[in-house]
Amino acid sequence: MKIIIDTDPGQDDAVAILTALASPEIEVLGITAVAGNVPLDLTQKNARIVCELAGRTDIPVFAGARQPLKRPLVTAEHVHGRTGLDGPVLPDPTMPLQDRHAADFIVETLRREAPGTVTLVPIGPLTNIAMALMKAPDIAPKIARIVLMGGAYFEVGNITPAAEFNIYVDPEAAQTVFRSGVPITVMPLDVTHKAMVTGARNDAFRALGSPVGRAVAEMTDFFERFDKEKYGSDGAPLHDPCTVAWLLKPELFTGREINVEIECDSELTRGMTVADWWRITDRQVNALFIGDLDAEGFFELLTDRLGRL
Ligand SMILES: [Ca+2]
Repeated sequence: MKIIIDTDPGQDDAVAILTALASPEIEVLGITAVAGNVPLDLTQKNARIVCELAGRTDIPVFAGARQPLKRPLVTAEHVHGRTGLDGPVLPDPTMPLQDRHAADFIVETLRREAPGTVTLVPIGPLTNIAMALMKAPDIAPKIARIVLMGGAYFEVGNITPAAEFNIYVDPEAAQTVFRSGVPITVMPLDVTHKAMVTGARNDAFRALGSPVGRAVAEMTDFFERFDKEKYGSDGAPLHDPCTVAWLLKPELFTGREINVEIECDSELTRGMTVADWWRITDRQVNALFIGDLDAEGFFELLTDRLGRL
């Protein structure tokens, strides 16, 4: 499975990247950074920090969009800390940032590889993916699938009462992606809020005894403070790794093939994923919208994979 991870690390992004790099079924062709949780200068740096933590300085890392297509950037330091990767102390990266723009790398890769063999895994705002699709519409039929973290239906919102962060930051980009005709798997808050790192699950990461296990446990220690306070939960949800876990073990997840549209105009509900979960309309199905997961199986998978690094 060849994938490109598009990301705004982010502690949970880091866990998703590490899980992919640890998995022999997956070949990471490159990592593209986008502005989101923190500004681009930090997300591209964090992506390289994570590759070096995994000992994978061979992975090319590209910087992409500095801001959303049409709006000023909204960030989430209140969740992820000043650096985006607050928690563990990790060295500055020595591996280089690639020269090309992330969107150009995505376009060139999809044109080079055999059609239907490359999956895009966006786990931040969808700006880079939309830029690639707008710049080169010919790549859309070549993309095997887009497996993204974003949106919500039953859980509604986490950055506004109506919207999830990744979609809210760049709703126009999200709309471009959802209207692209590419098969999409969506990991909304409905499922990621069930991927909860309890104390025992985080202890299992720590007990791996490796630099990766310790770093993941310390990242979770940091960002769970926010969620415990906000939701009164036993730990923090590991949003982004749901994407990689679905690629590895789709049987851990259940969802529905439905239509999903993105609200771009309303001041009140901008960035809302209007998901036709109950199939009330006859709008065309454009997404597999995941609603539930086997949390025990999910954390067993993650712990197993992270233990290989
Ligand atoms: Ca992210």
